This record gives sequence, structure tokens and C-alpha cells, in this order.
Amino acid sequence: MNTAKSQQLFGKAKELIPGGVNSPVRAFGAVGGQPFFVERAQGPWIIDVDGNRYIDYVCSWGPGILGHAHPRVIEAVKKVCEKGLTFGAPTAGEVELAELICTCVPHIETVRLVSSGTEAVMSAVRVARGYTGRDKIIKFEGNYHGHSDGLLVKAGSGLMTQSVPDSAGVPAGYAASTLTAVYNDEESVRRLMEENRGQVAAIVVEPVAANMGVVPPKKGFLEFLRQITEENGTLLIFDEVITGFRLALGGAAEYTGVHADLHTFGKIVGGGMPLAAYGGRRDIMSCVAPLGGVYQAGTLSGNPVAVTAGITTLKILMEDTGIYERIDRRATKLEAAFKEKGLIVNRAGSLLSAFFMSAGRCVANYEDACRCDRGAFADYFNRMLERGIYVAPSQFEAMFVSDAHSDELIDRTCRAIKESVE
Ligand code: KE4
Repeated sequence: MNTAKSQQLFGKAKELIPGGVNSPVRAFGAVGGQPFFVERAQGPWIIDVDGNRYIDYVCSWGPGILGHAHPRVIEAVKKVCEKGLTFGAPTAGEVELAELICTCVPHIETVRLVSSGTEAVMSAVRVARGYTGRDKIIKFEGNYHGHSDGLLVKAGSGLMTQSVPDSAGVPAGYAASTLTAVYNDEESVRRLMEENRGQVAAIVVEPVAANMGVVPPKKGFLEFLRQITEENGTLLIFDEVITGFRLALGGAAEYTGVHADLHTFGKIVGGGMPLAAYGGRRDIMSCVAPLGGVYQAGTLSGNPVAVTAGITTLKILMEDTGIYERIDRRATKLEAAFKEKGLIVNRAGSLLSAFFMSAGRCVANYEDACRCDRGAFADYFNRMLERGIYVAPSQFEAMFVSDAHSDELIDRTCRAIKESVE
């Protein structure tokens, strides 16, 4: 495979950008080799600067549920750009997107638009602290909530890829207010709540974890979190940056039946543009400035171009909710191919991860996920790439299926899986 132009670009990039990338996991650090540089993408295809084509199961880490460059989204974005890119003043589109979010997730009464998932979760945590007057939060080992200081504790995603679950540069004081429990382990949560009775502002959780690989909640786990937070005056925050509009139109709340007090969204809600959101009960969100004392702001919050991409994407999903059955069905075919090769697979809807570890075990938390054979994963990743299939360059990320992944491409991917997994 000719990768000359990507190699040349990567060489230049490393002189100018830390590690040559603008987000660590893109550097292929966990799988060896060098990242390809993207020229363009269309539907399920991503094409690199050397003209190599790949079936894309990263989907930009989740936004690409419709496939790349959906014509209706591109058309709408092109059109709105002609009216100006940003005003720093309210626009009708922001109201329309807020209404669509609240329509899709009915128990969300008011919502604030921001520019990244990190910002959404950071803000939701601040609101929970402001609303409860409490400082401590509980998160889960292996859950990733973006790179705000207080949440880079035992985090997943790129930190697991680099085996540094706690980032350097986070003052001990910040981390002291972040307690970490074990995902799917009710006793670990109960113990922290008892030891910190009356001090926990929120439990923040990925309702389906997807940053230590996909790890669904055990039966009753989310219901337990809902109950113990209600009993203790603690807020429950669902970080739905990945699961929102992915598992169902109503996200994890619809998929699991459990409603959190605050939900954060990213990725799909922005249609691939820099836009995220957090929202929930009106009384809680009334704490947010200028209504209340919790300050959160942003020059490009609710940016009209990003909002247009989000509106168009959500409208397409609302018009054709059959997409969820289609992408879930295709994901089950991939799941079957991995299982045929003896791998452990966790799947929730169209999100899945195959874990490279001895069969017969399960992956239900961070410790289980850490047992994976990263070398075997790297070999699989590179064999798939050679076959023109791009999966996430890390064992601890999800595989995303889009509506553009036709059955023919899914079948081709299944064949490649069977050839690539030893
Ligand atoms: P961003 O700030 O990257 O938009 O969102 C942070 C975030 C928050 N919450 C969850 C559950 C997330 O998965 C993320 C970001 N996801 C990673 C992929 N696992 C983004 C990819 C990257 O870091 O380059």
C-alpha cells in the first residue's frame, strides 16, 4: 500500500504539532505504524492522501451515523455558510436544535449548546455542584468524559491507550474531589456514597461504557445508580456523548429506560461539526447563567453552521428511525464474525468491541479490559487495514456502524475479520 504522502505529511506534522496529531489516539501509538492522512470521505468510505480507500468503522469516533458527507447535511451547511459563519448572538437555529433535542429526549426540559463533549460534561458537573452545593463527584474507572481536569482520573479512551489513566498536570486538589468506582460494581458505589455521605454532588457515568472498549451496564446497574442518587440528594449525569442519538433516537434513556437528571451529548448531535450539549430538568438547568449562578459561556456556542449540521442530522434520524434497526442488525453480523473466531464481544446496538483475550472470560469493567492482549489487537488492526478496513487504532475504543455500511460491505468486513483474527 502506497503511503508516501501520508508519511511525508506526518513527518512535517510532527515538527509542528505534538505527536503530529491534534488528538492522541489518532497517532496509531497503540498499533504501530503511522497514521494515514485523510483526503476526503463519502458514505462508508474514507480516502487517504495516497488514494487508498478504507471502509470506515471509526466514523470520526461516532458522529458519522449517517455515513460521511450525507448530501442533505452538506447542502444545508453550504447554504447556511453563505449567511455568515458566526455572530455571537442568538439565532433561530439554536432554538430549533434545542427543541429537537428535547423532543427526542422528552424528559430533558432545557438544554445548553456548547462546542465539545469535554465542555458539555465539564459544564454538567459544574451545574451539579452548583445545584447541590456539594463538591465531590463519583466517576467510573475506564469511563472517559473528555479532558477537563477533574475528570482525567482513571479515565478511558486515549489514556488507556497510553496506559496513563491519570493525566499529568492535574493538581492533586482537583483530583481529590473526584472519586472513582468500579463500573458494574454496585458495592464500590455504595461504599463511596457511605464514606462521603452528603458530600457527593453527582455520579457521572457512561450509560453504556465505550471508552474501555464497549462495556454495557449489567442488568439493574443503571437502575441502582438512579435509586442511590435519589436517596442521597445526588444528581445522576449520563454522559451520552457517544450513546446519544446512537443507541436510539432518545439515546440511553430510551434504550435502558433509566432517566438521568442531566444528560450530555456530542458527536451525532453536531452532525460532525464542533457542537455538543448538556441538559435536563428545568429546575437544575435554571442554575446556569444568566438565569443562575453557575457560569458557563462560549464564543462559538450554538454556532449557526454547526447547529445546521446538527438539525439536519437529527431530522434525518427522526424521519427514518428504521435506521436503528438497520445498523443494529449489521452490528450483530460483525459480532457473529468475531465470535466465530473465539473473541469476546460486547455490543450495545450499533456499538461493539471485540476483546483480544482468552475466550470464556467477560469484560465487565476496566480491570477486565486491561487484561486484553494489545499485541494481538495491533496485529488484527494492521491486517484489517491491509484489507482496506479501518477500525479504531486502539483496543479501548468502539467500532461504529453507520447507515452507509451496506450489507455487502458488512459481509466483506466479516470475511476480513475471519482472515485478520488469528
Ligand atoms: P470531545 O471533547 O472529544 O468532543 O468529547 C469528549 C468525550 C466525552 N464523553 C465521552 C463518553 C466521549 O467518548 C468523549 C470523546 N470520545 C473520544 C473517543 N472515545 C474522542 C476521540 C478523541 O479523543 O480523539
